Amino acid sequence: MTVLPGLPAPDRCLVMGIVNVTPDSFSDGGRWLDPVAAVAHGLRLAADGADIVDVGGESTRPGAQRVTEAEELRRISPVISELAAAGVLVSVDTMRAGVAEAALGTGARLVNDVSGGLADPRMPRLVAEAAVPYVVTHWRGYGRHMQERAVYDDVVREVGAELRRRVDAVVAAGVDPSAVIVDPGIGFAKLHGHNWALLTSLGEIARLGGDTPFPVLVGASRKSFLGSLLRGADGEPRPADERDEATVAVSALAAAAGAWCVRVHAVAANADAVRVAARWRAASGIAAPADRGRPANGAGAADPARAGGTA
Ligand code: PMM
Repeated sequence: MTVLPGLPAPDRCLVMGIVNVTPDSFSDGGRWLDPVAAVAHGLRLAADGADIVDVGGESTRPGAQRVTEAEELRRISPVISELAAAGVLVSVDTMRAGVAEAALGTGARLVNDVSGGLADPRMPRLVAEAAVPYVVTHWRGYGRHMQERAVYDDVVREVGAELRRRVDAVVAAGVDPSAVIVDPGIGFAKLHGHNWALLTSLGEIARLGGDTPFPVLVGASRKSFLGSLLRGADGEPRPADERDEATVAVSALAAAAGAWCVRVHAVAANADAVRVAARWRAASGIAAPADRGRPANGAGAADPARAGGTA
């Protein structure tokens, strides 16, 4: 069984609720910039069923400008410490080791690094020393340039190979392989078709872990490929704040395909979706995500097709 230190292991896909303490995130920028509003929002997400609340202070959207480390810390520190003090399991969404270190010091228990350790070479060592779970995301560069890099011959193979190299690098830096969560990086240097190809290949991403498939995190919530799919009669993409139903559909399908966690803005409906998916998997005789690596219904102990495969 994959052991992720300090994280819950229910018999279903986990739900990570998003608190962007930023003025410029694509779907909720500016809404939670005030720390009091951000804490209230995080508590609401936890009450709605978030297993983890992910707090970030720097937008990673295409075209975003970087903020300073001091500003990133100023935004998130009070929010993380209050949420952690209230008993919420908090992850920190940052590419900077200094920010991660401060966040872990104020109560965060998981590091979510959308650069997979590429943006700050000190990050893997810091995570290793802290012995916390680490989300390693596929990434090809900062917001300003990332969509220029969305060039692939075979996106699933190339993202898989690049992710595997990142995992090897963070493990070489001392991170416990059983603390690694992989994320195909939906929307990060990906065109819409790339996102769909990756979402329908989650089993392959999980199987990068070999006999012990990696837990896979999926961050599709409200992203532009959904807006594009749901264009109105006028040809305009569906606005970001009207993509939650489509996000719920992705969560159900991803969870049914064995995703370990979905990162979402609207928690309540997605929490329902992952429960439906868990029941679906159980009725299909497929092991729950938390059961990866254990025998299920007589299947082999680490049967990747059962543990992480697309259903
Ligand atoms: N996407 C965003 C931010 N953080 N973290 C992970 N692990 N995976 C993602 O896909 C991801 C992320 C950008 O979305 P947001 O602006 O809505 O937070």
